[in-house]
Amino acid sequence: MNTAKQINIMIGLMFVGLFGTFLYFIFDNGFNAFGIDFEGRQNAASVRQEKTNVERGAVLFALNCRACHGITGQGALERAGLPGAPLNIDDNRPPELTEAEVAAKADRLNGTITCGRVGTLMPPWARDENGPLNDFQIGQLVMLITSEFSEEGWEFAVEDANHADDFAPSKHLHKTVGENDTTIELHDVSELLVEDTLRIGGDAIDEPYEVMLIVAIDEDAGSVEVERGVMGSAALEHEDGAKIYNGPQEPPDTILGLPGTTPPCGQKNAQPVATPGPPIQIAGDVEFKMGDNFFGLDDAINPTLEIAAGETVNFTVPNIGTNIHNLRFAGPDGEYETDDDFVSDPDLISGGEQGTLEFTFGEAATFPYRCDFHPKEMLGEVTVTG
Ligand code: HEC
Ligand SMILES: [Cu+2]
Repeated sequence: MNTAKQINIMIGLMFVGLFGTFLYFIFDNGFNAFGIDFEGRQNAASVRQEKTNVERGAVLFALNCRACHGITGQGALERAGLPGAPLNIDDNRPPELTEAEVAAKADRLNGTITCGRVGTLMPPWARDENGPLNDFQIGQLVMLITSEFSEEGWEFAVEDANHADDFAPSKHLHKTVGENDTTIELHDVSELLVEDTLRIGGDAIDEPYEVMLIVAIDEDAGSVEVERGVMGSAALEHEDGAKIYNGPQEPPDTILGLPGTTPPCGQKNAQPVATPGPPIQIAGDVEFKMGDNFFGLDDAINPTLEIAAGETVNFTVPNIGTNIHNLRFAGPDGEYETDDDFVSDPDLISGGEQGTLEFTFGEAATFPYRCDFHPKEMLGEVTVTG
């Protein structure tokens, strides 16, 4: 063998070695280019770990949080009257959020779960604050909300809630129920008590459901008399054979940060809800700020607004706080969640974002406005003058 040949072989072997190292590197770290997406060993392991944490977070959520945040984690968006903020929303996770934004969001939500939020029903959960959860569990709940696998996690939370709410043996409707029926046939009424609630629907994350309150039980007929659409749900039609679940619990009524107490984690005491001053006449372009948790027009908090009939008002509603807010006018019928409501676009505005609302009303009337997420703190009245 001559030297030139030997050198060639050596160079060849060197390339084989380098290429092998390169392949191993890809195997270990993954590769994503030229349209090829290969999940490396390390990535696969961390993906698996993140999914597991999200799933654990979902179980913790179903157990501890759904009384206020709903089975789907969508709060008032799931059922009017649920006091918890919507957590299962695109605004809380990728791709809507960049990696840096996820980190900032996770930090803030971690603080909220750890310490609770003064002046709201949100209690502190951390052991350090006399709550039941350790830091790791709180981290898993935050991952459920902010992970790229969040949506799978929320579906898992719904399954878990359904499982927990299932009757054993399970109960089903024995006859189709129209929107106005108040007698519900279910074959087997054992275990049920007057004042219990039932949930029908909501097996899957995007399926609406109704909560009914049992007012009487007829054991011989295998039926119950119910009040329809309670706890902020709406009466719906339900098919024969639909599954019936134990209904949700009424959220507890504990308010934190009352005057004279020391709120956790250095939070300020709750402020009393502002009493509105004299009416403020508005027209044209109006900036109506939303903060935590109040509406602000210049220096006035939750002001009484006055608008001339036929006048168009173009509201800009910037969210200068960190909580989710929106603006809803009840409209001339004075009732919320009806066809004549005026609602901001979008109807869910995260901290730092802003919405708009165009308002024209022809006749004299007086009706209230509110934020759907803070209806007890962010509220006021508008008078349309003829
Ligand atoms: C007793 C009712 C109640 C329970 C139970 C509850 N929450 Fe809350 N939570 C609230 C309320 C009310 C708010 C809204 C505070 C606000 O809007 O200022 C809130 C807000 C939050 C926020 C802040 C959301 C945001 O975008 O700012 C997070 C995160 C949260 N809750 C997570 C949880 C988790 C996780 C659990 C279960 C371990 C839980 N909550 C249990 C009532 C509750
Ligand atoms: Cu609000």
